[in-house]
Amino acid sequence: MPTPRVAAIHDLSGFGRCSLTIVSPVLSAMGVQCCPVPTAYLSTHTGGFAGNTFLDLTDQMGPVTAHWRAEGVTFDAVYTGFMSSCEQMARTADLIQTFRRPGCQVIVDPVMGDHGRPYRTCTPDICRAMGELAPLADVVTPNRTEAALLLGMDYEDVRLDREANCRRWCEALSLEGRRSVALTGVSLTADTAGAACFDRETGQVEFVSAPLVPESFHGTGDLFASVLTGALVRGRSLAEAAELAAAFVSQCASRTKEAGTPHREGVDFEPLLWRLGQQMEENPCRS
Ligand code: PXL
Repeated sequence: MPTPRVAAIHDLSGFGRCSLTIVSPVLSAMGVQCCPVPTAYLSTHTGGFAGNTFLDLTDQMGPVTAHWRAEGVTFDAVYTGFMSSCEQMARTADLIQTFRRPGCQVIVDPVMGDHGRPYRTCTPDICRAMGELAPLADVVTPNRTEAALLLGMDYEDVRLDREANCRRWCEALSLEGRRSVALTGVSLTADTAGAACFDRETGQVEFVSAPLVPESFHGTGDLFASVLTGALVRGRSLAEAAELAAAFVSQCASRTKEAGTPHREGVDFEPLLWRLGQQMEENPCRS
């Protein structure tokens, strides 16, 4: 079976694990080839560090798309994350339209904010553009803040502690069942955290959960969406992929908490990566 291949459109931040420094190692560990399209190079991510450098690589995105198309490259998924301008989202939409075909899943992580607040770089224009990019997705992976932004609702009103509410938000985010949704930050009991998954193939919402680690590290959303993407292209169903992702995020957060790693440095996932490889080996692709 050929190694699945993913075009990963994210920034590259040198320090403070997030985006491509999570996406690339996670996909590789899962037996998936990562083909990065770095949207920008930053010295650090923008949360918890002041004065990060920023080299915009948006101008490369069109030529990279054209070159790959000319070479006849195909992908099993296009996976997008943090965006720093509306222009980047337009180029991302072009890349998606270029490589979309049967068998290529489009996963949009609509990275915009956390804990009820948009990230510092996420202007209203960027949020609006993300709302226009997300309908191109086969699967979206918002957290509670991003769900509220996509739905145009107040954060406080998007509560994720009751099954019935989660079903309602998932269905609203699914655009009448046209796309699948993995809504993160769902906590149906005090000691668990996980996701509500609307699968457009079945029309059902399923819940997955893992032990809650009561601390918030940078990049857990990127880690969740990366594992989900890897598992999807390795043939897992949405709920199976989300289950694996929730469990891995929980294990890594627990380890990071024990290690006392500063929150802004992100989740200390590298020592646990082998587990993802093992999971894929034990339960090889069914597609
Ligand atoms: O983890 C999301 C993310 C990705 N990339 C950059 C960020 C953030 C969140 O702050 O700043 C550059």
